[in-house]
Amino acid sequence: MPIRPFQLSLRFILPLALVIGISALILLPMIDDLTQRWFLRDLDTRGQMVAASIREPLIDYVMLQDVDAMQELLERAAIDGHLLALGFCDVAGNLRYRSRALPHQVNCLGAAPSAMRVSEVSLAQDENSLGKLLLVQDTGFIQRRSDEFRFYLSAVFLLMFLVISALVVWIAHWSWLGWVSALKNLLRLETTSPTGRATPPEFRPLVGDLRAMLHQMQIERRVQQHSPQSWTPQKLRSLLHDELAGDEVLVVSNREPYIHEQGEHGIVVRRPASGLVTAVEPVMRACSGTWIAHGSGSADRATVDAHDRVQVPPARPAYTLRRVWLSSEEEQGYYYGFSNEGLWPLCHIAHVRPVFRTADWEQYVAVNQRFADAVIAEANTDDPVVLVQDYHFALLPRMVRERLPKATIIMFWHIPWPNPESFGICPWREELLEGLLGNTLLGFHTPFHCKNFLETVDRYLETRIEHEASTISYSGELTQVEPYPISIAWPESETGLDVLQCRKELRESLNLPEDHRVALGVDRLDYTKGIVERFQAVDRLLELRPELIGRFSLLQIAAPSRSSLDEYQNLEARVRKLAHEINQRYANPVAPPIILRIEYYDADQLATCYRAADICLVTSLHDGMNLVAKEFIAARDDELGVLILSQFTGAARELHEALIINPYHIEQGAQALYRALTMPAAEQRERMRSMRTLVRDFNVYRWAGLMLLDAARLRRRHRVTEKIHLHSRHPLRRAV
Ligand code: ADQ
Repeated sequence: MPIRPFQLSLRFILPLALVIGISALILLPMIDDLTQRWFLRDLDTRGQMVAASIREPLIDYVMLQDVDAMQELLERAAIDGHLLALGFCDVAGNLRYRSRALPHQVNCLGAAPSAMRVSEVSLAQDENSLGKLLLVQDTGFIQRRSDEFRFYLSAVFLLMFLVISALVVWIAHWSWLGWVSALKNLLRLETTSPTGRATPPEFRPLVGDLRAMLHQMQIERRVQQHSPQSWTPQKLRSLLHDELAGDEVLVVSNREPYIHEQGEHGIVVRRPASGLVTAVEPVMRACSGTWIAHGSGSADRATVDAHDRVQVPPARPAYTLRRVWLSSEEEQGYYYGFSNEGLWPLCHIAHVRPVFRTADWEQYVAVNQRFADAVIAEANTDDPVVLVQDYHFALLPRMVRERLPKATIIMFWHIPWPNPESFGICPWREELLEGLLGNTLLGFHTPFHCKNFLETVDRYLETRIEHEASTISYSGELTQVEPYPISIAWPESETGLDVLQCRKELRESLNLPEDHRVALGVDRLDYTKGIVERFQAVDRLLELRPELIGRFSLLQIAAPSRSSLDEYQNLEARVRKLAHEINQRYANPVAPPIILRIEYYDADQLATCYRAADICLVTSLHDGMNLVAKEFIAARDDELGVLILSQFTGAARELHEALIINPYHIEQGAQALYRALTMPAAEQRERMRSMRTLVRDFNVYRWAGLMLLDAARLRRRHRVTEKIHLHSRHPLRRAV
């Protein structure tokens, strides 16, 4: 039996022992006295009866002075159980007759030896006193019986005490177990125990209170989520300091934050244009953690130490970058194959069939294991906070969980999560889901993606899902699923290039007239981005509004991406061909309708384009969030410009003032373009101002901050649960 309930029951048993002990002390003498008096009364009655039975012959023998007859009468009467002897005293006080057993100490004055009692019965004849009969009774048996009675009564009290104590301990034990499990369930926001038993009724009032408290915490969390306080790198840093003070933080992503490349004049450091890097870097700078990523740069190996580590940022080292090397087979199978030919089309409903090959899957499993091993090797504590990024590492959370069960593993899934039917075509769907349920916290961009994930898990795994609390309980572990809409870092100062200057610069660089209307598309060259549909919308616009030919162009900047894959090569060919066709169709001496740049632009070049454009066109067929839309808004400190945004982006859930379109509906795209080109400045300003407020407040630091805040909360909750668990087994150990 656990010591804790026993210790608890002592609090019941000791008072019980005291009550039973005091009762025994008071009751025992009372009962003893009463029984003694009963016995004496009994002796008296029996003596009177004996005296009455011999009275007649006794008077006769006294009158006749018949000594023999008298002797025989007294001997016969003395046969009675408790009557030891009899004697007869005459009126002068002389002992005249006696049975043989009459002790010598007995005389007519009432003397009697101990443990004996002498009672007297007067005898008279016709009112003449003849003397008195002495009855000598044994009182020793009263003491013996009284002792026996005391003994049995004490035994009854002791038995009573033991039985009640055992009952109390037993009840306390089961109640304790019930309470502990109810408390644990409650902390997991569950209403029934893992065995399916409901919360014990006696615990319900407390459950109500605790539930109310947790509910309040949820409300506070939501209020915090929606409160428009501005999040800055400093605020993120102080949050880390307050909420995760001293905790070890490890980040895992496929892409590294700093890439060392072999340049013409030596090694150069490049930072990838990635929202992920922007979001996670302040966290790493603040907590001096370790970032584990694929070393993909041509000079990456030359810049690490013997443990494959390099301190970054190179100018002012603040944290460690641990590089993991992949062979070309591994990269082919894990990254290009399973991640980008399998999972990417599986999660994006863009009508490109996913390709699943067993060989790719095997590489995906092996590479996930290699990164998980790196996490375990880099972890200096048994409960680090591990931030896992994206769909390349669906299996890693469980792999880490198995080795570091106390770790807080947070994963953010940067792409959409499809409905259960779509996800179900993956041959390794159960393995992927089990891997993801190794997370403590799993984040998606939108509540809709969270809902899809919960439904998928519900369809394919035996789990318990609390929809209200958005938790999944699987193999005794809990995963919280929450939406965290990602964003960008709001530009720190707004003293960048003047918008008019940018307009001029861009138009000059493209040989366009000063008043030429420009729509802008910025994407990785990916089939999910709807670049073809965008071109078709431009085609339709010019068809409907030929007056715009030579006065309007779409500048499409497309960063080459995953270009070793057939699907992406085909897309590039298709995009180039379509641009060419449209440019042919609306050929004019001023400007082609589509200006296609398949190349990487640096941050400053992109900023110039965003500021110079009249319209930003985001036509993704499916997109987790889409950061381009937010970057465009952040760049427009002149509060002008129109954002046309696909309804199938996560961003459309936040940016309601954009012109929202269905990119598959080409006509609608064309109409939106025309509406944007003719939108009055006042309306542009009103829409842009509102969107700028939202993007400024709901920035990338808030994204990281809310996730880390939730992780800190779950960590605290986990510690409390652990404490309860520990106390239920080792109550004497005081966990800190
Ligand atoms: P992506 O699919 O890459 O990201 P997106 O969110 O638009 O999509 O981010 C693209 C980034 O690349 C932007 O920062 C953009 O500036 C940059 N970029 C695009 N074209 C470029 C070019 N030619 N030159 C230089 N930079 C260019 C995935 C998901 C998204 C999700 C993000 C973040 O698919 O839905 O918003 O992750 O979670």
